[in-house]
This record gives sequence, structure tokens and C-alpha cells, in this order.
Amino acid sequence: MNEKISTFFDKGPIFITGHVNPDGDALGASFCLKILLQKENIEADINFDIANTLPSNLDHLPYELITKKLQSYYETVFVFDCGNPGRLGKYEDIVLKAKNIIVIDHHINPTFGSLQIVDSEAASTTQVLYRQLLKEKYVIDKDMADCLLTGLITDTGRFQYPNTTMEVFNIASDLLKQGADISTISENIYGSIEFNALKLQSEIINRIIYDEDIKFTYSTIYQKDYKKYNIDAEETDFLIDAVRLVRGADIALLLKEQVDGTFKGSLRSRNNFNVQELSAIFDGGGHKAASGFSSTSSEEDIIKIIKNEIRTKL
Ligand SMILES: [Mn+2]
Repeated sequence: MNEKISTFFDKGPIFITGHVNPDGDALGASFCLKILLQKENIEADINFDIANTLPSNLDHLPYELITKKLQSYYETVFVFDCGNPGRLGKYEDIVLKAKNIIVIDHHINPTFGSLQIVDSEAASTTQVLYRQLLKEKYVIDKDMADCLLTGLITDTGRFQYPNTTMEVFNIASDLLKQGADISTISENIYGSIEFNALKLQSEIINRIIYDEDIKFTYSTIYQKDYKKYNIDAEETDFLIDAVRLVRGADIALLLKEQVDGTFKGSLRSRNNFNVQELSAIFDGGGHKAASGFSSTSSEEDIIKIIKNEIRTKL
């Protein structure tokens, strides 16, 4: 597809968004475009469906640019890092009503969008956006570079996941050249955790179960934990990383109990196991090495279903 995103810059009003409870990649890509449009003197609104607050460990991003009051209709929407409209949360309607829906993503087969700029092999959505900006000859300034690098760092697990290709390093190198501040970003994302969150992590670690036969490790966060440690769910995304540390485990699951008693699951894998297929059982989505889902089943049932599915794939 040869279409340019700049074709739509004069087709306002414009809205920029990403998946619900956005991560570093969805936020980084969205804010990068917002900054670019601002430099071009093009108005655009930006917001996300967030359960509580935006994650504090990503607050080096320009959160102040979030639009407080949205319009009721947008002619053009840019959607980042979101494979299906159901993941837009409360903004699903406003996005689907738009005339031009530009989906920029790296999920496998996004199911919507009048224009899709998608590469499921790309490590991050910010990588896809970076390529596009270069193609359209835009200059990436320091603020944009910080945003793009954030998505690259978080979606590659700090340049460690198998998606960390030479191109990823080349892009990172170029972003550093543009002034991206890798140490400030990394310190904010990974180098410091709220004291309470660290205490919660110890509980999650205590609960880890390792099923050696199928190389599967898992743990659960309950609503009572959020209360006990006075912490928002958004602040606990990093906990899956503790679960996936278990040596020998190829598949890691962290279940998070929701306010209504249902569960959200985060899955991670090593050694090429495709956890997207596990999430798909629950109509979830994501990537080979990282995926997620929601389920109204009980904790026990979810774990049983996943274990059975892993066994069929061994
Ligand atoms: Mn992503």
C-alpha cells in the first residue's frame, strides 16, 4: 500500500487513539503523531480509554497533550497498536463512525481500518510509524524520538525479545541521534517502582506455580491485592516479567482479577511458543511472544483450558 498518512492531515477533525489501557507502544506512537501534527499546525484530539490513570512509569511522555473534551464526530481517526475495534473500549463508536480510519499497527491481521499500515513482523507500532514518517520525509525531532523509542523499548522488552532485529537497533540508533534520552526513559519505565508495587510483586512471586511437565508458569493478582497495597491496575503491568523469569518455563501467564470478578490474562513465551494461539481461545489477541485476553470463566477453568491447550501443542 502506497498511501501516505499525510494525505489525511487536512481531513479534519482528527482524532488519535490506541488500545484500551494503552502501553508504551500505543502511547508512544500516538503522542509522536500528535507532536508532529502540532508542529505542522494541524489540530488533532488525542485520548484513550483508561480505567484509572495513565501509567506513572510512562509519564516522560507528554501526557499534558491529552484532549479533555472530545468532539462528537471525527472525519479522520488514527488508531495505533490495536488489532480490533473491540479493543478501543469506549472510543469504538467514535472511531467506527469516522470516514477515514487509519490503522497503524503490528498485530496479526487487524480487522478494521479504511487504510492499514501494518507489519506483523515489526517489533512495535512505533517501528511501523517510524518507517512511515521516513517514507514521507518528515523530520523526527527529540520529542518525537522519545515517544518512538519508548514503544521500541517496551515492546522488545528492552531490546531482549526475539523481535529485536538489526533494524530495531538501527532505528534506536537513529532516534538517539535525534536526541532521544534512552537512560531517562529506561529509568522511568524499569528503574524505579513504587514501594507498594514492589511489595505486591513479592506476593505475586510467592504465588507462582510452575508446571514443569509443560514448562508453564503462572500467578494471579486479586482485587484484594490492589486494595491492600493501594495500587491501580495500570501500575502492575510489569508483574508478568517476574512470572516469566522462571528458568525452564516457556510459557508464562499472569491473571488479573477485574472489579467485576472476571479475569484478564497476560501471556508471554520463550522458544517460539505462540501464545497468541492461547489468547485466541478467549477471543484475545496480540503477538507470538506476548498476548492477552479477557474471560468470564473462573481462575481454575482458565488455567485448566490453557494447560490442556499447551499439552496439545507439545
Ligand atoms: Mn505494540
